[in-house]
Amino acid sequence: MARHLITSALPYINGIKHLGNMVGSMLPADVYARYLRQRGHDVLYICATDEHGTPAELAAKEQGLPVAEFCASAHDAQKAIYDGFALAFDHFGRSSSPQNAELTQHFARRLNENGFIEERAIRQVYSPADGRFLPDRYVEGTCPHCGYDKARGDQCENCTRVLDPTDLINPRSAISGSTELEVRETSHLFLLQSKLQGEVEAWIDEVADEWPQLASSIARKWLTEGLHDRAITRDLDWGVPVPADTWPTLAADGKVFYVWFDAPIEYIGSTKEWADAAPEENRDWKSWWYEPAGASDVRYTEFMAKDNVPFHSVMFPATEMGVREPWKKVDQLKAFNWLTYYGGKFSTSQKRGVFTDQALDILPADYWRYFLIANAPESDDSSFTWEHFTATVNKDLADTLGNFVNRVLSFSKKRFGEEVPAGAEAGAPEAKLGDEIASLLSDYETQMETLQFRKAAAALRALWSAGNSYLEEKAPWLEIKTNPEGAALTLRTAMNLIHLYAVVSEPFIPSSSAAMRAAFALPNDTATWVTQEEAKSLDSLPAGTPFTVPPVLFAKITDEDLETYKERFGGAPE
Ligand code: B3M
Ligand code: ZN
Repeated sequence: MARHLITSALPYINGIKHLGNMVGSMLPADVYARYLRQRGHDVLYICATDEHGTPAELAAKEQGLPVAEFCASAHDAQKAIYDGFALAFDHFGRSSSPQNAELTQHFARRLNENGFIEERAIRQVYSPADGRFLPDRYVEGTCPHCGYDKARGDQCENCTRVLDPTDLINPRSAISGSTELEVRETSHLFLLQSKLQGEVEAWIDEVADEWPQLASSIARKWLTEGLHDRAITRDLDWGVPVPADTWPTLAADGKVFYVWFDAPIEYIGSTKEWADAAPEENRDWKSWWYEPAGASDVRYTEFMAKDNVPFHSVMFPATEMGVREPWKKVDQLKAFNWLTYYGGKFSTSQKRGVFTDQALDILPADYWRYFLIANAPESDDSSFTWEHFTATVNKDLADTLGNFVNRVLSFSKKRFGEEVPAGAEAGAPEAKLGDEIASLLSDYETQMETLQFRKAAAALRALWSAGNSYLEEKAPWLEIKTNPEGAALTLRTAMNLIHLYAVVSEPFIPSSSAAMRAAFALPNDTATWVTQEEAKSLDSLPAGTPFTVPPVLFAKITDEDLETYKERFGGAPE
């Protein structure tokens, strides 16, 4: 059985992320990781904060903190939120770790030995008004390809094309807005990606057909435009230093690697941090990444928003190839479109939208996890509205799932006491239900395995609905009057469904799943999945099993709540 390495794009350190960031990378990665673990696979889910670069320096300056201190506390703040969302990382590291510095320098030295790095004197944008060279993303202007007027010097977020600051039309400083920019000469390291174009193309032809369509189309489009040589160093105080053994002059000048050079390497760095965190366990980080160390049986899946695809599908693989060492490359790349807020952008400055810390203040993680994945921006952008959120929570979670659980358990307790009743032998309705559940379960598995998250959520919802239809059809509250044995069978079957829901809903709603499972005092209840046979027969929870009625699983969102949320976060744009 393959081992599964999973990474989600590293959240940048400079601020708390909004729900759009959550649904586009970490959350689906977590759902997938949980699913595979439950199916018995060996899974390693790795993430980290992306800590280098100018925005980190500027955020630290704004808070009056040394950048290292700022990053340490911002890392902990993000980690606490992700714990709140029940993201079950195997390790959540930091790109500023010594492990990453060492690997990044190693990669650079090898690229250099293999002729893929060249030192070039370049003319760089200097802003006298700001008294500094401006890193790429601090030059803004109009995109020469699509005309978007807030394109950054490294990438146009509208058309996703990678840019150089000098490509921009009407460039200005993003710090001061000054348009009096000068160009001065300075030396930097260049990664000669153009030399790797052919190899990357051949590799993409081999692997990208298997990727979900959004990712493969971005990768191909980007390759068609051609791989250009890119500067991989910057004039900053904070970053992985250029190694002095190889480039003494640049090192003395205080150059550091560009954040996008060291960030993907941190996927490996964070895995090493994971191993170093528990020396007594002899964790073999290299066996996940390095083929001679055993990584040939690893299947590597990456999750990210679409603007990150060029870096992961083409640039990082090119770096890995140029190193001429057998590092693991991505096998499956799952990309997401944007989640919008009432069709517009989430905006920190205008206080529009929902940030991850606020979300958890309002409602438990499971509400968000389910809603976000059920509406993930997969084939297109999708829009968050409080109305839609409220309707989904109330209908799917509170009515279809939560109410089913409480209704079945409280009614059975009232009529038959606190043990699963035996009742009659299963008949035709139970056989039909079993077939339906088995087929929906198999659909759910297929969608999960092909990374179709909305469809997986729909299959899960269909499993919950099937229980409701069965209950409506059998109507045990009427059946009990004429046929108590039949009513007991209905309730026992429904309780088996609840247990099945507890097991298979775990990737989406882990804490509610635990609450459902804990309702039953089932000895040796270690099942992590349900086989087709078990789904068909619906009798793994035997008569006589003691149970308790759990507190309401999902509270309904009231009209007043809805109004309060809209007021607090901003509703539809005027
Ligand atoms: N930190 C995402 C961003 O800031 C970036 C991802 C890095 S993944 C190696 O847009
Ligand atoms: Zn553009």
